[in-house]
Amino acid sequence: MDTDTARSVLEANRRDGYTIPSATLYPFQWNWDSAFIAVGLAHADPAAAKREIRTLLDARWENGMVPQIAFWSDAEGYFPGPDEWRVGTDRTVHAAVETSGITQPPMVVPAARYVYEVTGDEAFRDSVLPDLRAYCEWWLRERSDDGELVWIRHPWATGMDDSPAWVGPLERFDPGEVSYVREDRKDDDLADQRPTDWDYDRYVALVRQGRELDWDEARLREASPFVVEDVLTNALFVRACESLAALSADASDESEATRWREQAETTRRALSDRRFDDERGLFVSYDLVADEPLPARSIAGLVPTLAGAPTPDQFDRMRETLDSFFDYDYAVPSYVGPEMDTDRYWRGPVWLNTNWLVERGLRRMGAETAAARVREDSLSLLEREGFREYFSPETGAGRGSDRFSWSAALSLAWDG
Ligand code: 9YW
Repeated sequence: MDTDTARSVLEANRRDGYTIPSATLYPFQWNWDSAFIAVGLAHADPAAAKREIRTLLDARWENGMVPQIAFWSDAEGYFPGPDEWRVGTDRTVHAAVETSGITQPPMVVPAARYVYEVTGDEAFRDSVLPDLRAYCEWWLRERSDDGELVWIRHPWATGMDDSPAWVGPLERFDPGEVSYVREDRKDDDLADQRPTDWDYDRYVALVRQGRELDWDEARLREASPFVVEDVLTNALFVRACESLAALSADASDESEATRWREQAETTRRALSDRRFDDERGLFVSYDLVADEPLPARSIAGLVPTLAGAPTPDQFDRMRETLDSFFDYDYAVPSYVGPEMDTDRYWRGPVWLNTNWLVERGLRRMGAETAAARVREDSLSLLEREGFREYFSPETGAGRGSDRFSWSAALSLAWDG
């Protein structure tokens, strides 16, 4: 891999203490992007990796939530910006920064552990531990009905916005007349590679509902038409609890270490007992409003391997399903099934961050050959097409934005 170019992409996208995902599409700090970026930077530029995480945690809300976007400085070219979210700066604990009103999968916790394990910097560990703990507490307090599985209330919070898994719940609600101007399709070539207006109308209506209810979690739990237990978020929540346990143990806090180890086990078991679809051979998310599973063949359903969630029998069932995801020139498509669109966003293209999660998940399950295929395909896509946002699983063609930060960062991590 061309590590110099990867580093130069990350340096060009770096702002004051954080890295924007893309100069053409996403000009602020994004939550799980920064986590993947920190993983990539851990070896290449450890000081920047630590700073990336510290800055993200500085945007944490007083209630513990680490937001999806932190608007640290003004920038053109993204909708919805702070005027649309209207969160206000009184909710932040460390810094007065405008943010969005939702979170993203809690990848920042395992990323912080990864950076600590590479650097061994105890001052960094001690600085981030209280924030990571507050974030995990927030998930349990505000986003769990049963103390086992956690839910989200916006497709943007899943990190896989237009996944076909969300069509069912989005179809059931009428967004009404929503007027706004999209910023993500200025380039006409991108229209076929971005979410549709049908999806965007619903994303925006959910943001407007959030601000009308003043981002009050309890009221939104009752009123939101979109409340979903996402299996990718829950798998990363297990990893977050495991990481928090490991960091706490390292800091000689045995009672916290025990507490988070037990929570990881509780959520892992709930995933295995309640969210495995035996017929389809993968984990499926759950719609808490309609009280029904969302049985899509989404790559999200493979990520619980990373949490060690499948039993041996379940993993045997998953092997056939994996074959259907691997039946492409480039693994792993984000979705396989009737609504697959190999060029459009999360409806089929290969993304490097989900490949990273699945590769590590397969290794955890002992499936070394399958894991090696994911790594090799990822590196050959990057070699062929450069640091694109996503790729066609059929032709390998690069899609979405270029010079995309987590693609550059994860190439460094895979190389290191
Ligand atoms: C949005 C920044 C984000 C990613 C998400 C991806 C996309 C759209 O871009 O979200 O407007 O937030 O789906 O995973 O974090 O790269």
